Amino acid sequence: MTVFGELDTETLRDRVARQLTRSRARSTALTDAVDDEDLIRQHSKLMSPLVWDYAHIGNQEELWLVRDVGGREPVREDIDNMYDAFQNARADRPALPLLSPTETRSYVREVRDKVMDVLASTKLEGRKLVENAFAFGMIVQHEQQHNETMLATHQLRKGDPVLHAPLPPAPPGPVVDKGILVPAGPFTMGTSVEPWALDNERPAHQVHVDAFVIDKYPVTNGMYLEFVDAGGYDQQQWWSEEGWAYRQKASLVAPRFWVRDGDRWLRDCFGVVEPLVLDEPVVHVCYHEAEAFAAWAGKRLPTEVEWEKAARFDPATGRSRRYPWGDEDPGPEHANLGQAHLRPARIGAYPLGESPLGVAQLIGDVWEWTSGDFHPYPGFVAFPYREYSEVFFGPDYRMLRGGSFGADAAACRGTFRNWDYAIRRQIFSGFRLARDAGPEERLLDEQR
Ligand code: AVJ
Ligand code: FE
Repeated sequence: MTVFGELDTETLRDRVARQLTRSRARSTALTDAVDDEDLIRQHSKLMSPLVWDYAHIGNQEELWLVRDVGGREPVREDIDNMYDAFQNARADRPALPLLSPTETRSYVREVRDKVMDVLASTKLEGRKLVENAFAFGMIVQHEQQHNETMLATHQLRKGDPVLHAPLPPAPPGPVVDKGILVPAGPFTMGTSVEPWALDNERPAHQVHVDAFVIDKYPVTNGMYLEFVDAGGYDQQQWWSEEGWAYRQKASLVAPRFWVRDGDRWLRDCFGVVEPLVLDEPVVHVCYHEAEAFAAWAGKRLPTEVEWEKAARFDPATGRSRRYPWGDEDPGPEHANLGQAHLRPARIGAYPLGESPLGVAQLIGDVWEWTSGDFHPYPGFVAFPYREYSEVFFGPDYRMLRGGSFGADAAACRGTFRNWDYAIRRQIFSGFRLARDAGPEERLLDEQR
C-alpha cells in the first residue's frame, strides 16, 4: 500500500516532482488548446477566464511553497489580491487587470522553477506543513482541482471542439444493475493516516450505519431519460420545495448540455453534439434534479456516510480501505479519472474497481451527489488554512463524492469530500440511488 509515511526522503521528493510535473502538463494542455482571446474570455458567469485559473494556480503555489515552505522572497506580491478567490467573485474576474496569457505562462514557470529548488533543498520534517510533503501534495491537488474547473469551462465554451481523448473502456460483459445490501454496524469514516488527505477528511472516526441498499451503478442517461419522458420535470410532487422553486426559476427541462432535436435528446460533449449513450452515467445534473429523480424512482440519495461505507468497508476485516478496490493508488484498470477520457464510462466498464461488496464505479466517471450538508467530522482542526474547508461548513452546500473523469487521482480518494451549491450543474455531477433496507433484508443481514 502506498500510504507513504515510510518512504525515504529522496523517494518522496521524486514522487512530488512527478506529481507537480503531471499536474502542470494538464494545466498546459487545457490552456494551450485555445487562443489568447479564448483564454481571456469569460465563457460563463459561473466560471473564471481560463487565464485567471492558471495564474491563480501559480499564485497559490507561490504563497505556500515559495514564500511559506521555502521562506523565499515573493515573486509577484502585487498580484496576490487579484488572484485571491475570496476577494474577487468569479463574475467579476474578467474586469480585473489580469496578467496576459504570455505573462501568466512566464509567471507560473518562474514560480515552478523556484519550487523545484525549494523541493530539492527543504527538509521534509520538523513542521506539520512539510511532513510527508503535505504542502506540496496540497498544491498538486489544488492545481488538479482547478484543472477540473478549467475542464468545466471548456465544456461551457462555444466554438469548434478543441479537446480530444480516446473513448473509455467498454464493459467487458453483460451488465445487470442491482441493489446491494450494505450490512448494519460500525464503520470507520475519514482518515487520520492518509498523508495528503485534506483537513475536512480528518480525523478517522467510528459511525454506526443502519443496513441500507445502494445501487451497484450510478444512474444512467437511459434511466434519467425515462424520468424526463414521464414528465418528471413538470410534476412538482417529486421535487423539494427549494428544488421546485429552482426548477421553475431556471426553467429546467433536462440535464445541462442535453440538446432537444425533434422528438429526441442529444448531448453536447465538449462541442460535439451526439446521441445520448444510454448506459453512460448521467452527468451535469444539480442536487435538486438528483433528488427529484430519486423520489420518482421510489428511492433516495445515499448519505455521505452511506456512500463512504459502500466504497470503503471491507466486511471480511471490518476495515476501511483507501479505495473500493483496495489500498493501491488508482490505475487505468480501476477507474475513469484524470481526463484520460472526456466522458463517463458506460456502466460495467470497471469490474476491477468494485468494492468488496460489489459496488461499482464509485471512483471516477461522475461526482455523486449525496444528501446532507457540509459539516466537520468530530475532532476537526482547520489545516493549514480556514478558507479551504471551514468557511464553507453549514447548510449552504451539498456533498459530492468519488470524483469524475475530469478529476485527477491525486485529488480523489475514498475519503475525499467535494461540495457545491445544490443548484450547480456545470460540474461533472451525477448520482446513484439508495434506500433503507426492508424488514426481510434486515433479518437476512442479522443472520449473516
Ligand atoms: C473543493 C472543489 C470545492 O474548487 O472551489 C480550489 C477546491 N479550493 N481552490 C473549489 C479549491 C481552493 C474547491 N472544491
Ligand atoms: Fe483555488
